[in-house]
Amino acid sequence: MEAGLRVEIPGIGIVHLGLGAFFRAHGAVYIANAMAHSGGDWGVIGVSLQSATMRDALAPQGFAYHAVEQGPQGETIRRIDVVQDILVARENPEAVLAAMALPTVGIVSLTVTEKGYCHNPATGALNPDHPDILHDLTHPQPRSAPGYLVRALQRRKEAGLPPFTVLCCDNLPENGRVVRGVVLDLARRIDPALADWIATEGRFPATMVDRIVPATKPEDIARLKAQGIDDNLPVMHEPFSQWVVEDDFVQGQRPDLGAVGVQLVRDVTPFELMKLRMLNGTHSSLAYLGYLAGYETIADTVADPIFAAFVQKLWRDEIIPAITPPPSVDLTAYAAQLLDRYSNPAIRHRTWQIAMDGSQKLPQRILGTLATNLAAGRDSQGLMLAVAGWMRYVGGTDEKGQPIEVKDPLAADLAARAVRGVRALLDLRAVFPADLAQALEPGLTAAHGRLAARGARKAVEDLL
Ligand code: CS2
Repeated sequence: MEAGLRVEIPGIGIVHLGLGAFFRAHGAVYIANAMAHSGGDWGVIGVSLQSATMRDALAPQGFAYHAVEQGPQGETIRRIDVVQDILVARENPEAVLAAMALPTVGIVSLTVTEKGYCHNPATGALNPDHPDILHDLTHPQPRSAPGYLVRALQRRKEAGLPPFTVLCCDNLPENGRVVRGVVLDLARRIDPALADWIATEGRFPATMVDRIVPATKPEDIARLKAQGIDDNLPVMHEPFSQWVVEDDFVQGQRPDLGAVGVQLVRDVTPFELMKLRMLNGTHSSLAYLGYLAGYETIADTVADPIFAAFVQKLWRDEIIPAITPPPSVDLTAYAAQLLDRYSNPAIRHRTWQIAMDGSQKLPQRILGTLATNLAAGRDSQGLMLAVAGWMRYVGGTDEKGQPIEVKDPLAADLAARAVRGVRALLDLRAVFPADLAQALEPGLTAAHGRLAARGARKAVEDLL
């Protein structure tokens, strides 16, 4: 067996691809709770696809870490020890595939961010021209998350093992269906019989995940140290947490999630739409416009009464009317709770962090609502202004003339298009379908002009 994989450790039931702060503060906590409550061998092997940072930080502490709940009234600290090992895929792809092919592994969960699925954000389909996908088609040692899923499932099929359940925990609409589509498409290009086997035997439950987890800052580590807790990489999170999971696992095998507050449902779609459009949609709106207005965090942004009124207007007039609530959920109460969560001063969630990867986020967060509203003849001035804010942001210069560090897989293309203006950005088919682009153009051109002339804060105020 390859170095880096401790196969002898009993109790490995889950391999998690893309082990970052979010999963450590969300899924891992539920799994720890489920094992404490009902037992089960659901230890986790975490995988970092690229960087060795997480492994190097957590290995000296046996992969355990502290999850710090930050409420307005103070912190509660808890040690989480479900992670048994961390592998770095770029260093040792073989170890990762071997872990995913372990007979005890029943679930491969993922938080690889929107761009990690190598799909077209506007359509949800695999992008067959993605360089990592082109690589993975011809190399048994993959680079992409879909490549790892397909090659590991291939090994399991060859070994006569059942497939694992693929549990997508990223903020994508119908995330189970998207990852299933991407995996089947890639598998079919490699071996049609493999694709057929995955299609019949595999399971890809959809999930809605929610917890606000800002990136850990050096001062967080120092604050814990001052309290006698030595942790190279703790995670900070808000008190709120929600996980809605479609109860469809291979051979019914999963931790006892229902016992620890996970909502196991037949149809996650209404929960996903609510969360992506009400939370993530306004998060992105506040991130672009708040950043341009000079605010560092979401809490700082909504502490400005103009932005607080703006986000409430988005919910009331533009987003809530465009969605069907999940069973027995009151969307107005949900919106009020979101504003409380955003206002939590202990959570320093940077607008810059949320602004990242906008090309991958806009379709499911904002553009779907805009399309619904256009079809219904409903006004969407606020969300238009948010998209115009993104267009200004990816131009790479803030309102004081300072450079913005734009992080996005399409950053160079976006910057070039931003120079040419609104139309050039709307022509980006990976983000805007042709008919939507056409319908949005007049409104977006006007909003973009107002942002340039008035600045973000005044342009927001003008709308109220
Ligand atoms: C945020 C999300 O960074 C972002 O884009 O909108 O990470 C958000 O905090 C989570 O989805 C909350 O569940």
